[in-house]
Amino acid sequence: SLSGLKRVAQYYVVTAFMALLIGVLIGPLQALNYAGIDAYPAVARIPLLRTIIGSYYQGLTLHGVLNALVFTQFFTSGWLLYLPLRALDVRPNLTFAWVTYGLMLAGLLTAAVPLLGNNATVLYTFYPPMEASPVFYIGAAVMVAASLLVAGQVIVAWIGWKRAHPGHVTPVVAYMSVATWLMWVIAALGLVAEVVFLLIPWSLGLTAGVDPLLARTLFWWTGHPIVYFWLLPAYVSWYAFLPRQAGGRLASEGLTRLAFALFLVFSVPVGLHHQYADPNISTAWKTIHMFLTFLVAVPSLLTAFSVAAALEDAAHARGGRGVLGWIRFLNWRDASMTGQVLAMVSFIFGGAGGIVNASYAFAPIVHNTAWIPGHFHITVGTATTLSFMAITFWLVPHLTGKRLHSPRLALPSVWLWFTGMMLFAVGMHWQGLAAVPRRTHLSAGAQDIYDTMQIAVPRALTGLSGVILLIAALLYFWVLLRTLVSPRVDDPEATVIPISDAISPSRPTLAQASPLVRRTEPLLALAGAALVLTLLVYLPVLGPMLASYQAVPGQRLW
Ligand code: HAS
Ligand code: HEM
Repeated sequence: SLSGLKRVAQYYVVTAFMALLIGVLIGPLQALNYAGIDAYPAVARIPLLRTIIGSYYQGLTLHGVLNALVFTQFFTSGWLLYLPLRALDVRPNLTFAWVTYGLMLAGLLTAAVPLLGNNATVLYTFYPPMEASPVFYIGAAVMVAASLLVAGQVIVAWIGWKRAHPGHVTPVVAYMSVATWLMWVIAALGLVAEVVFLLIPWSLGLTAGVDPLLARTLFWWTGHPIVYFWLLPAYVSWYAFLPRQAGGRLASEGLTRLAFALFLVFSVPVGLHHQYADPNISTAWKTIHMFLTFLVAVPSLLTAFSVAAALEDAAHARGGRGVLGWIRFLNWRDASMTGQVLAMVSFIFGGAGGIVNASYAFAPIVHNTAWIPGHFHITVGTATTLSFMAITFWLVPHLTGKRLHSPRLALPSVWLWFTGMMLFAVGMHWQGLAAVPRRTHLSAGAQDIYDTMQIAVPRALTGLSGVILLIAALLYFWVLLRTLVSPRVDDPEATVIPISDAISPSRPTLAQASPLVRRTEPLLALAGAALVLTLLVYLPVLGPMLASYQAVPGQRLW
């Protein structure tokens, strides 16, 4: 039943935000590090904190894993399970849904043991030859397997719906969700291969070593498209819900579907743009991945156009006029709308920075510098996270039947997050251009070189941003937790779903639909095309690596 499904979704979403709460609290310590202030000796005086943040790198591993991997995956598993099943009006197998949730949680708790015990301090990319406890890799594998089961449940439900409704157009929310899950299934293959065939046997001592280059290549097969697995759930909201929240409607159903179809086809075959600096991969293939990366920016540019049009339309309906004058007329009193619009604004800069990273000529300047965390805190850290936060302002009341606690505090929480992350981005991009490296405990003394650099201003900005973000997080989690512990009211007003009007197609059959809607409907064929394209650009790269496979012993960190 729908209420049973709501409950599973609620568990996923709440688990996600509990992970974010822990992960985010470590962030300000890292921001202080990039301000030249070493807070870690003080932290180590508190026994509980010493266990989980025993070193800068243990804390950083936890921060990356909890925020980027756990938070996003749990949120999306609830969000993109609930929305499509609801839109298709299919009766879900709740037992399957609960078992999947239990499995994902078990994977998380398993991986948490070595993480908290400092036996998996290998950062969230876990590059070999750094070697973590096998328990970490096994826990991570179980988590990913669970996410694939969620994907399976949604895709199977959709195929069943298609059979029962021949010739009908998939409702757009279900379309976006199924496209995202199909993309993730193809994307996950690299990571699954890396963990199952290389890392688990190696850490169990069954193989003598592992080839770091092959492992990294399989990792980035998944590692780039995973960012679209973090982004597309926010796009679902920007397209399907945000226009309504702003007082308008979806700009174009056809363009919406086209954007997701393009993401399905082009998200995966781009991973080498993370490996420009890696040896033994031909420049030709790196260049091809670069061009494909520019191609996968196209559906984001489409999204910018189409969602901006929807917002402008909404503002017009509220009396807004002028090239930019309309912006003032958006519903800025609504924290859910505001958070998402601010998340989109941050993504203009995050996306532009991404295109810089992808450019083979710029990459050597920014790679492995503080520029990169600057880039991804205004993509995953804001475009995604601030959108998810803003979504909870209606989603949690919708799922739980409770009323949002203090919308008055919700509003400053999203403004402070946006302000903090924009300052953080300025500080970190700037430091990166000054050649300050990422992943470095550079405040820990004996680092005089950093004190001679002309980076006082960006350092100060980064430190200040950490403080602002801490306040933003505390405000946000206060609102969320107070909402969760409040009594149910089942006020229909509080539990409504803000779905945009134009979302149920006026022309529900394929025969009547526009060419764009008709041609983007065969999602399985598009997924097949994605797989073929991915194999075309990866087999010539992986083949020689397998042929010259060279295992090196691990650097054991457990
Ligand atoms: Fe990235 C590294 C390239 C997007 C996340 N990226 C990372 C890492 C992370 C990450 C976590 O090519 C670090 C990995 C590590 O630890 O090593 N990235 C790109 C490109 C894009 C991109 C080309 N990244 C993302 C997204 C992420 C994310 C999305 C998470 C969610 N990234 C790279 C590269 C590297 C990299 C290299 C490796 C760097 C290195 O050297 O190591 C593109 O997809 C971006 C396209 C986006 C746009 C923006 C569209 C704008 C929109 C908003 C419009 C706003 C409106 C509001 C309408 C073209 C949709 C109007 C409202 C008003 C009120 C005005
Ligand atoms: C890394 C600060 C929130 C994901 C970092 C770094 C800093 C930082 C300074 C760079 C550390 C280094 O390279 O040595 C913060 C602050 C936050 C915050 C102040 C807010 C309070 C988030 C959020 C996400 C996130 C919400 C994602 C959802 C990551 C990831 C890394 C990272 C994936 C990379 C870890 C690595 O290089 O291994 N953070 N962060 N952070 N952050 Fe955040």
